[in-house]
Amino acid sequence: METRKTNCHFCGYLCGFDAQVEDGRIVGIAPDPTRYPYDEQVLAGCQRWPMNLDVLDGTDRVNYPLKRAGERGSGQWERISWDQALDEIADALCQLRTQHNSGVVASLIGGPHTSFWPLHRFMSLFGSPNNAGIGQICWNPRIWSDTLAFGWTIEPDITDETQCLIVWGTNPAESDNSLFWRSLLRMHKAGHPKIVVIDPRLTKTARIADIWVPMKPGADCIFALGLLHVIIEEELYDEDFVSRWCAGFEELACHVKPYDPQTVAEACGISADMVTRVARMFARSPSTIITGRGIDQIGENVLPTHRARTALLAICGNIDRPGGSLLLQTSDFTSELDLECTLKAWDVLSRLSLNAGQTPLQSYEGYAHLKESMDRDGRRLPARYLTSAHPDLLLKAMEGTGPYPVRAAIVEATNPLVTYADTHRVLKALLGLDLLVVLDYYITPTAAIADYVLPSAGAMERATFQAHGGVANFAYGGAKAVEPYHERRSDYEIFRDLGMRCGQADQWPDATFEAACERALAPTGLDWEGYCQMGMYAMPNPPFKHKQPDDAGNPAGFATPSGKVELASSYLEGLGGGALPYPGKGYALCSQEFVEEKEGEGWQHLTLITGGRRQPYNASMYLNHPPFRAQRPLPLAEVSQATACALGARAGDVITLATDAGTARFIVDIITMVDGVIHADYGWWHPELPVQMPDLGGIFESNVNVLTRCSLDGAEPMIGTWAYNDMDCMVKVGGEKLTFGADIQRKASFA
Ligand SMILES: Nc1nc2c(c(=O)[nH]1)N[C@H]1C(S)=C(S)[C@@H](COP(=O)(O)OP(=O)(O)OC[C@H]3O[C@@H](n4cnc5c(=O)[nH]c(N)nc54)[C@H](O)[C@@H]3O)O[C@H]1N2
Ligand SMILES: Nc1nc2c(c(=O)[nH]1)N[C@H]1C(S)=C(S)[C@@H](COP(=O)(O)OP(=O)(O)OC[C@H]3O[C@@H](n4cnc5c(=O)[nH]c(N)nc54)[C@H](O)[C@@H]3O)O[C@H]1N2
Ligand code: SF4
Ligand SMILES: [Mo]
Repeated sequence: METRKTNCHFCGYLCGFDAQVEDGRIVGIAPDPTRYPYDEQVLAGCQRWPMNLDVLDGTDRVNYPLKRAGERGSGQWERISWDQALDEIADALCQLRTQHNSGVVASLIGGPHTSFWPLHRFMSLFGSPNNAGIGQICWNPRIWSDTLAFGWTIEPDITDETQCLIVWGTNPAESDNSLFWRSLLRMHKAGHPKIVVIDPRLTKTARIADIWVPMKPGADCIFALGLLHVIIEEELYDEDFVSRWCAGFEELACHVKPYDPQTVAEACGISADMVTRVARMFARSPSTIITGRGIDQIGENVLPTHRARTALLAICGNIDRPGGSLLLQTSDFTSELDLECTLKAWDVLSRLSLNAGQTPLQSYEGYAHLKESMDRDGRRLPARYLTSAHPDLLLKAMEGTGPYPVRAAIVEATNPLVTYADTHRVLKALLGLDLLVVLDYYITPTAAIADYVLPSAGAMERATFQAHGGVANFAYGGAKAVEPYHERRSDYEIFRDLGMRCGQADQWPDATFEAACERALAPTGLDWEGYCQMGMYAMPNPPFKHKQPDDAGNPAGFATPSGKVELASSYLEGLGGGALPYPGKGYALCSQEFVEEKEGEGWQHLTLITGGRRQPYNASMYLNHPPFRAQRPLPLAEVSQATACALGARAGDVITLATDAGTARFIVDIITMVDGVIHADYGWWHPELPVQMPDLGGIFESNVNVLTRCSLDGAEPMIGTWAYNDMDCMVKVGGEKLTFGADIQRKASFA
């Protein structure tokens, strides 16, 4: 028996574990207190890590390459060798490239489950820019708005000095059982700093707030403009910082004049007094803001809200300052931009980009602009996220109405039939492809309709190197404990082997992921062994970088065109986006005719928000883990007591939600939240049902993305953000009984 250091990977936190290994198999695991991010309370609060052994040995895991034997989705598979699988896939891809062009293949990814750069390196070297995923609705809006305003990304620096922390559209109590949530609890106990939570729901996080702002979905931009109004009217801003380091203050001050507390309060469904109180609380600097999905997924409002956030931080003097927000540093290790190889193939990728002229920021042109100012400081953001193909445009190319056809897709670590918007449309598009390859642990609904399913090695059977896209000088992770069980392989090795077969032989010098990581780490002076022992590479991040002298002895300033924080962005204005934040509309899922027809049948028209995170699940994952299902057997839709009354609903009732795109059913739960809004769970499918056509594991039962869409029409025009919040749907109590499994037999217990 041997003890090896390795990492859990059931969330992006990658806690360190000691694995007891016997004959190449893990027989026990224990938390490793010597490595970041060890915390007793985090581990005590985490239900997932004990399932590591179950998952390694899971009888439902895919252990060998599979090739479709019957019709797509028939559930018939042939076990084939890796050589056969990769030869056939490479042949098909190269043939399609000859027939069409190199953009013929798309890649689809999901949340941060693995290192995606090997896939994107394969795609760049193949010549395809068609990488889709979550860019526009997760992470990118913040990265874009930070870089537009500050020239680089920032992170909150919460210290004893911090006066006020705004927790905006995020619920770390459920989404992030981490040190951050633990430290929020400590701050709450200590009464310092003041915590403001902005959320339509009284979440577990909102319960510990000094002020809970029960925001009407999507009104966040107006609220932020109201805060700016009060702070400027009452002269609470940092005059020194504004005059020395901000560009566009006069325009901003003029722009926010109409957003007085009363006007804002009406738009947000709160009191005028609350607007003033939050503004005064936040103006006591240093203060900071942390944001999440609540404002990353509000369609048209996403960029304006984030722009207003950067202005709030800046005018109160919170940027590049301890206790406020720090500018991050670029990585000492090789940046992901270099690993992904986008720059090598820039010409062909930008020429074939579907986003060109459609989403001017989230595009190769937008990235080129960014790069110009970043290059000044040698900073490098990953291009593959910030140029990622818009799903609406990608689906059009698959449907045959794009500028050229996309006929193949590689799906890695995502389950788009459940987690991408507009399930019916995605299903039809994927079924229409010439080639669909899925890399996963399981036969998910998406894997079920693939031509090939490739078995990925998972936590503890592959190494981890989490570098957050290289936006910070910080990486963590460690070694695998065992060789992958059965014939599973690491994602890196799969894409390397595929690349070698597609004419990329000289572009993959490292035989293993570990070797590639070691090369990436080389500039830091740390070797792979040393990194694995420590579990991280981190450097102190000093404040006041903008004041440091540059080569000519002048203060370095900010890496923006003006060298200052851009409260008004001439670049955005040039793209037709407006230099200042203008609030937009909600994202419509129901046409007027549909609303009228349904209203005639007694349905009600409500605002829809989706996907509020819940432990212990993660998106569409872990629904196959019986202890979790026993704990949370049912997909819920939450409403306030008043909304429930208006609907005639009681907790535990079945409720049907409908939009132009489709219907989904949930179980009613009643919580404290904004009236007139319904919040539906996301990620629901039913691994216990046959995962075959036509039902595909129950994806048409309670899958909220049957209701949603990703159309560019109504999306934020610069980035292309569609919406998973601030949408609309028709609602009626009742509907077919939920049919899945034994779960419905179990009585849900509602507080
Ligand atoms: N309506 C609505 N839709 C949403 C959201 C919402 O809030 N509301 N949230 C959006 C957001 S922010 C995100 S990030 C996405 C998340 O969407 P996804 O990332 O698609 O969600 P998951 O269900 O986590 O899918 C992960 C899949 O990858 C597999 N997997 C896990 N790890 C690995 C690995 O290392 N290698 C391989 N090959 N496979 C692996 C799992 O078995 C699982 O099938 O959903 C988005 N969709
Ligand atoms: N358990 C669990 N943890 C997860 C995940 C998971 O699926 N399950 N997914 C991971 C992923 S991919 C991501 S991106 C992160 C997301 O992490 P978070 O951003 O923290 O996501 P949520 O916990 O859903 O919190 C978002 C909050 O925004 C609120 N909200 C909805 N609409 C609006 C609005 O218009 N305005 C405002 N101000 N708030 C609004 C919702 O009520 C919700 O409470 O979580 C990660 N962690
Ligand atoms: S699931 Fe996340 S928090 Fe829990 S042990 Fe694993 S990495 Fe740590
Ligand atoms: Mo996400």
